[in-house]
Amino acid sequence: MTPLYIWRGWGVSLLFLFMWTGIGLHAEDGSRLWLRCDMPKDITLKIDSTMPDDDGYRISGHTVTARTQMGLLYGRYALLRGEQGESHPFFKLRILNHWDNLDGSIERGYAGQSIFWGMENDRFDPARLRYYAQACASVGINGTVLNNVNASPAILTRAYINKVKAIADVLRTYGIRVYLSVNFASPKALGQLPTADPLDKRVQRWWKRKADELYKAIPDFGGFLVKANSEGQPGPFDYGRSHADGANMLADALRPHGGIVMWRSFVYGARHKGEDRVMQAVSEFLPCDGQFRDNVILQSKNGPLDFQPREPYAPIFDQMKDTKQMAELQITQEYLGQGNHLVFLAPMWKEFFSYVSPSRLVGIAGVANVGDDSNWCGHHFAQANWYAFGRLAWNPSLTARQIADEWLNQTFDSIPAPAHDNALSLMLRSREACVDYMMPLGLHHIFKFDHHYGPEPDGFKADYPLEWCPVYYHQADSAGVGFNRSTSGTGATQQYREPYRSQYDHLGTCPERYLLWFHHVPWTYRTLSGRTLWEEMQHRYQRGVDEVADFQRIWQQLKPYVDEQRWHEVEQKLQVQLRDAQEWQQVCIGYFSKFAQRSVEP
Ligand code: GCW
Repeated sequence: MTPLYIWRGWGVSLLFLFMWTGIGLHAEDGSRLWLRCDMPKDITLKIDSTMPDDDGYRISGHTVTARTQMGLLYGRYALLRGEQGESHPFFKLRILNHWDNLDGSIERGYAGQSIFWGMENDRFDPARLRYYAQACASVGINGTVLNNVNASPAILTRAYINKVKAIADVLRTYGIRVYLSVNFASPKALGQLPTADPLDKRVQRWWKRKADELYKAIPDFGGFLVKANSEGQPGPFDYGRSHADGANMLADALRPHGGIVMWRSFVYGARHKGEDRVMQAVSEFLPCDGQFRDNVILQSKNGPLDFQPREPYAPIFDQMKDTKQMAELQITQEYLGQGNHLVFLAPMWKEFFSYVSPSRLVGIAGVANVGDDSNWCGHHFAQANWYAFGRLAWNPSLTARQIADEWLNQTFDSIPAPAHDNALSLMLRSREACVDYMMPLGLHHIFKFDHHYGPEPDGFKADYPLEWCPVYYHQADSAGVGFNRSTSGTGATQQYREPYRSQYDHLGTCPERYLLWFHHVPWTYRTLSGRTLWEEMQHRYQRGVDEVADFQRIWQQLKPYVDEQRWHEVEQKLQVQLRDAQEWQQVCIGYFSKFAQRSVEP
């Protein structure tokens, strides 16, 4: 069995300038991560105050030089993965968002319970927390939001602030700041004020005092993440105020302490009910552009809908010209096979960066996939997505291939080339395969209701908003399939900058991967392959299934090089993935054929 190690004892203290305290641990509880401890013994660490003012590092041979202690820590991890030369973090804010509830459950979590909340006597496992922090630090993640954006007001009570302090005390050692999601109505919900109106002086004072209390306990507290007037959460609209009024009130409370507000733009069904859902964020936020304080950052999902296997980028990144912005990516695979499917997400995030230049963003957030499962993320390969998020947050110009290669080298280090290349190819093809077997050609949101696992293209529930129903998104009928968002439809294409606005607006120039996202297309439409749309759809579903079958073959070949436990666990999951892919194919082709065949043979 491959020895698996966790590096222990990497405190950011002066001590480690002189001494190594690494101890290789057999991960008896299976708590395996990419971290290893085969660090060269003769490392020299140097502080150089003339280096750029960030946590970057320079590695030459076995010498790591940095301006800061954190730079030295990051540099040592980089040396461990074989880096040489100089490197600096691209984004200043590299933050995980945990959707962890205070009872220990995790919204959209597929790897067990929270590592922060809900344990007996509410005591977290300090060893596990340190491993988590080391894993984050090893890829440069420097912040973490500890609780769900659907936030319980209780997080701001004294008892929880004490718990947050205890967590912050562990994470600080590894350069990780803690942030909290807050419920906008907290002062009212906690029974301390009759209102949460952001323009009410009592409310403003309440938040200022709360910020003072937080910073007294946690001097390097990072700030707040807010989901307001979204999916039933309270917000400034409840008092006739704007997003800017709400965000600025919190920003003013945090400002004296250097804290920030990350205000989410994931909104629909509040102000602009009835409008095409993918347009609502721009409609709602554009009037506030330029009105936010400079310690407010608008945090938007990569796509305008909701973390689908493929979406065009969210046009809010084009539209908000005078507002600081950060992107929210989803590491946890809510819509990508959850804990069961092997889907490496770096190609998806790179695709996003090819449309939204990282230079437009001040930070990046990733919805975490970490839980208390022995393998941390539910699927051994899901760790690669946590890893990839951190690496891209540090350096968005890394390629998906480089990242997968690094991760494989550290995590499955006994796979020799060319078997290694097969594993690499499996990872790199996995996202496109998922798009193919779930929702090719721009189809979207045809998942089963609520839990979002499996297909339900006929999904319609009269009691729920139409934007929760698959039939709203695919609009299949005998004339064709797809959502007309061109100027002859909802006009969502007009929210994009050129050249995308024109490109997406016309059926003939719209990239096929977004075809049914932007157009209602006849079943007999000729695609680039020469096949009709209906034939092409069938072809792609089949291709997705075939890919998963090939992933299984590759994994069989890797058996001699992977320890039995991990090999077996991944193999089991691949079987589930294949069955699921076949189900997607059968259900979707079965359903769409009812319309397509009518159209082909009227
Ligand atoms: O993706 C949807 C999820 C919700 C989530 C929401 C959000 C935290 O289905 O579970 O709530 O988005 O991002 O706020």
